[in-house]
Amino acid sequence: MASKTVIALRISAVAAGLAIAAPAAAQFQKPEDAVKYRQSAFTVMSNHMGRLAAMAKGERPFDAAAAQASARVIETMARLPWEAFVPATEGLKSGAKPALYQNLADVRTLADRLNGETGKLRGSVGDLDALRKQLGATGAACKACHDKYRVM
Ligand code: ASC
Repeated sequence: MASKTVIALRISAVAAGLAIAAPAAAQFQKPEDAVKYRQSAFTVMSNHMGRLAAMAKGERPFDAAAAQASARVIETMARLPWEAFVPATEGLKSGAKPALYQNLADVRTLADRLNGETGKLRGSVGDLDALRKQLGATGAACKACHDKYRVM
């Protein structure tokens, strides 16, 4: 006879399995939530890119600890937006060009490139010249996608 605890554990194991198996669209209650989610990640990422850029340009004193913290935030944020480019958001107002939804495999490739570059940021922040170089490579990866798929 299964105890209440065992039953509860079984139910939560099933729930966890469902959560992992659920399609990305189901991670968002409404399409608007998906747009807000991806825009939020981009906003935070851009803010920290700006902080690193200010150091790279000498507009702010170089601070290795702050640079490392920003690099971590950028690396994490850069992983988030992609699952939120779900077809259900296609008709909503956002900075995404319609072409983005016709080319999701290409977007994934560009996202992988970005994630590769942001993954190298943390290793670059100990040295201002290395940071400048890696920030440039990261910005180029941002731009490659913006040029194709972002409005303006
Ligand atoms: C940034 C930022 C972007 C990209 C882009 C690169 O720091 O906010 O959108 O880099 O400017 O070209």
